Amino acid sequence: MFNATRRDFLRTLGTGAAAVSLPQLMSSCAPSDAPRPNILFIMTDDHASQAISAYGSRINKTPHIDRLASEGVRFENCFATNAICAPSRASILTGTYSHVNGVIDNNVVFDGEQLTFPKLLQEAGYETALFGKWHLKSSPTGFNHWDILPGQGHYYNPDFIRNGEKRRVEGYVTDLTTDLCLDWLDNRNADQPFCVMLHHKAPHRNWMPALRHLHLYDDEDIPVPETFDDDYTTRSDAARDQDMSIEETLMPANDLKADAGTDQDAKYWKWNYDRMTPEQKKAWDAAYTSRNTAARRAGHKGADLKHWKYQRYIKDYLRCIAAVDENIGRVLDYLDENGLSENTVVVYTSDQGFFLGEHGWFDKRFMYEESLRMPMIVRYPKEISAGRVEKGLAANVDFAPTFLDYAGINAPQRMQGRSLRPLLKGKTSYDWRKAVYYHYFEYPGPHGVKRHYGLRTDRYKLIRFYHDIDAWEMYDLREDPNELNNLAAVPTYSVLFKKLKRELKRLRKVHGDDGMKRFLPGKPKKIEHLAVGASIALTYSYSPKYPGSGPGGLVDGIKAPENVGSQADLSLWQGFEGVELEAVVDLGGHRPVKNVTVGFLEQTGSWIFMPQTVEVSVSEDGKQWSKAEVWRNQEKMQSGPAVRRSVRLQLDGREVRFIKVKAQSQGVCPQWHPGAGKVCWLFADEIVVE
Ligand code: SGN
Ligand code: CA
Repeated sequence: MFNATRRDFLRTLGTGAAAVSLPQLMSSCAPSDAPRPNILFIMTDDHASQAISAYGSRINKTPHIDRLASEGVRFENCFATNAICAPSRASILTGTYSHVNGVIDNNVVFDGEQLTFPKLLQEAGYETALFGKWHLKSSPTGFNHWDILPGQGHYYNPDFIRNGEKRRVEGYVTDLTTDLCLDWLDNRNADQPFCVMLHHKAPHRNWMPALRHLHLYDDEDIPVPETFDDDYTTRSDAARDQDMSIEETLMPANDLKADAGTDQDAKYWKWNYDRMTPEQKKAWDAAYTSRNTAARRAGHKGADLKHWKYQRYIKDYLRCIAAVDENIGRVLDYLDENGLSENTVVVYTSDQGFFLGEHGWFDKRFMYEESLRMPMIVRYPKEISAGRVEKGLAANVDFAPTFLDYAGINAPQRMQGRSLRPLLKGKTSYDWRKAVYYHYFEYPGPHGVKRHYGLRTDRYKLIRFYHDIDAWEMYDLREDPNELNNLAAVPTYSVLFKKLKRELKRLRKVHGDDGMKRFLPGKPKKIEHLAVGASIALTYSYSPKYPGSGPGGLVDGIKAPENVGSQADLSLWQGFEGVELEAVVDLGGHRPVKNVTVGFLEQTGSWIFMPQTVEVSVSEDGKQWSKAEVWRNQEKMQSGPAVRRSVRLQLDGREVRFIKVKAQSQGVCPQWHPGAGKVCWLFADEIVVE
């Protein structure tokens, strides 16, 4: 608190004191203060600490990341609060938990109006820039300059979007992202401190290494982790029900670069492989073709096949990291050569951890150690002593307050994390947190990891899986670092179990996350109306892939939920692929009709859009129709969250027997959409007649 006056003062600088130069003010008003540090925030995607030699990797060497660790502080216990990409990034930017910033999973569009640390730094006079993976779907806000990959991006010859404009750049993504960052540093305004976010796509799935690394590890057998053949004996069903196993889930072509399994697999692989130039393809094929021939000959089966898959997966993963590490070396050299190393806070982290064969898995999401732990290394020679390991419990929500602290800005009330600066200085503050709270939401979703929340102390972990399961797990990490022995139901641990449960309840309250219902998709509801059970005829058929509850599904009195969640359960809807919905409902007799309401789903990420128009006509005999009412969509097609929208058309209460509903599809996806020009979908559920 004793710093508040100076901080408040600095904060006002950004907004009002433009006429006076910053160094002048700093020297006249705060003589003891050095210029504010630059911030270089390097983040990779899915880089597990088990694959960093500074963290004791048994499988690879990362000399440049190790250099950073030996010159700075390495956090042993830094955790993601929701171990998946977009949520972790949103927590980092805003200093808040998923349930506060809204990005509970990878489907939600980040609301860029929120307070973020780049915005506050920018206001306070920093020049801010962002390069590489973004994945938050809305356009970045708070940056003087940005150049990002659309979505997940490509490894080879990726598209980049620079301040809104897309172009294709030839080369390998990790090198290119670094080039862009170094170029920007070279041309920045040197009068201002900078904050640059260098966010690599690598080593995200589908793990495509740079050509120069294709033969790394060629003659080695990478050791498997201790828990490679975990049988989940003591665990809840969540571990058994996942879909992220080395054995079953990895796709032969796209992930393993061998012969395609399904059509989907072949399509994914083509999408990645076809980005390459003929020369790149040549070098690529030279590396994989003979390996694949050998594998075909060997005809691996059973445990042998699982081992082969692991080797293919882990080697490509580690090869991707080799390029990351080299490029970090380039950036550190650049700082040295330009006299920037002393006064720049350099951070290396990853959005969350990853399973490298532990428990037989890849991917993340679970609150188990490998995916929960973020590598986190900070170097700032001016203030941080070299080569220290910090054991305090840190979390991704702490990053924003930490950066702000270095810039002399008070973290806004809304931010739930705390500045790590005291820990970085080696001063464990007496009231530091004793547990980190965690909450994972993306279920149903890719990889089938069930919803769960929990806490992790320096020694114990408590997890509760919920939604379509209700199960507890508890681990003693000191006795059981591999989390093989679930203690939740062990009688001798019941006192501890109760204590941790109480603590978890308290943490949920403290963090304002005691209303998880808010993020649960609703359940279908039974409703009464005039058309329930009526006969219905469709002019154009629904897609057999999305029949809803069958032919009569639009008038069966079962309504898909109002709250669809961030990604609707599509099995509850009837899907129309590129055709109109045209339905004639026969009420079986004359009834006075006051209104007709049709429910539509809008989920733009799945190419599902609201109709252009909805029209209702009525008839007494099914031959002579009178057009009763038309609704026109006034909104332009834009990306947004998944929502259920109802279109209600007022009728005059006249007695009719037949009702015709026509909803005209948008036809094709708009220009800005990844599916631009391709057919879009219409999803409807109940036609409610009242
Ligand atoms: C893709 C991957 C998944 C991964 C998610 C989320 N499949 O869907 O394996 O979990 O991204 O990753 S892929 O076949 O398309 O590669 S995240 O980093 O964005 O959270
Ligand atoms: Ca990730």
